[in-house]
Amino acid sequence: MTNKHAGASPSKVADPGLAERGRCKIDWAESRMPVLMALREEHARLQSLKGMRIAGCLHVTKETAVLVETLLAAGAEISWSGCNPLSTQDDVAAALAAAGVSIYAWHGMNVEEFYWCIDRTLDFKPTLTLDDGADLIFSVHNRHPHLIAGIVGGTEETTTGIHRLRAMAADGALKYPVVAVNDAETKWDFDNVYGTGQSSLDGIIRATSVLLAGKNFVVAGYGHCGKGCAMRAAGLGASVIATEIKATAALKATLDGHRVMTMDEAAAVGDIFITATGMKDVIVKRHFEVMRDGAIVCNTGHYDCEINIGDLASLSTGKREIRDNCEEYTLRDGRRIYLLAQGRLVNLAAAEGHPSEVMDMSFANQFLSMVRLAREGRDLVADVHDIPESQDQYIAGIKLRTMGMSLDVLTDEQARYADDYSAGT
Ligand code: 9W4
Repeated sequence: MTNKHAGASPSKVADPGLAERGRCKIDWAESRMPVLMALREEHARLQSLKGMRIAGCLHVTKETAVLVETLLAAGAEISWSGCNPLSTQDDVAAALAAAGVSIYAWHGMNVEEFYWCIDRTLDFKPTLTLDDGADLIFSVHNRHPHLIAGIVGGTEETTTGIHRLRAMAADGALKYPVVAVNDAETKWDFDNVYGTGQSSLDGIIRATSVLLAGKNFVVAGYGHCGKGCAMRAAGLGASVIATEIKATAALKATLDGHRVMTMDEAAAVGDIFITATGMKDVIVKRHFEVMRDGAIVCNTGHYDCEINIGDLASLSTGKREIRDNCEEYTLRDGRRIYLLAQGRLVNLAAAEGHPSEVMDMSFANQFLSMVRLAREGRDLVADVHDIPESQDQYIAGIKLRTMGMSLDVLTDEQARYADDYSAGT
């Protein structure tokens, strides 16, 4: 598995023979990621990351590979590991290794191997860290503090990671500046609504091939993810029912054209249930007890405890895997309930996560944050920093241009009118 031949960087992947298939996937993602490709062209010319050594710990997917190769094109040296043992695509890892990238990632690695891989990426003494889950930043601070002096800054992709880093900064324990990529509007808004919306429906359809039209589709939680799922299910002809604990969110669901009920009411009429709340025990025993024969239940929230699978099992006389990612539970009275992807995130386990077009903007934020840190990281204090609004507008502007759309621009007179406070309104 270890690859160390002349001209190549050290790496460890599952099977170097998968490189050609991985390269096809990367080429496909490139063709759907016009913002990163535009940034690649510009920053290859500028060599904005020349002299930077970037250690990255991020899901090894085809979209991540496009980010890695954009960082390389901008002049950076790279060393990479995966941030979740189950998300690494071995063919993509093999393609990156074949292209000379120093990468340590294989699907299904154990915890010890996970940290071994992170430590290899730190061997080359990075000047920047790029994280999803903050494992690199924590590893540097807790196990390799001697590296801190050479690190200009880092980025963090996730809400959970950023939350922990803010706590660290409040205690004075964070020793270099970190940019909170998740908080960019071009990241969380598009990931959650359009990314989760499409990929969750994709996961349900791949796992069941069920017709959505005419079905009662119950969305638990009308936050951004729930809204995205509701919108796409409605688009396929389903009748959407939202359940909520928050009045304003429930009102939005109603005005978006959906029915609102409690889960106790929805349980008896739903055909397909998806949880997107971030809370445990959203669907429990008393709900399974009244569900229709054939009901389909799945989760797209971050934690896999939204559906109480223990309750479902306790009501069942048996279960079998009837299709990939689809388990049939038979209840004592003969009703059948179908659980998708074992209650894990259906969009990741049964489909491919966010489409490349959505990751394009998330990773453009990662890339531009690396460029910002290379330029001004030494002037930033050791704290968690937001992405400037101008970066969001810049990324959204490129995306629109690549889609062939243009924006109106205020005339000077209109700009003066907007700022004028002399004549009242
Ligand atoms: N993927 C993931 C995690 C767990 C998991 C057992 C078989 C997140 C963001 C991006 O977490 C990610 N468990 C699986 S599959 C699986 C996949 N199992 C459990 O039963 C299946 C993950 C970001 N992203 C996209 O969304 C698209 N491209 C990206 O880079 C990727 C992966």
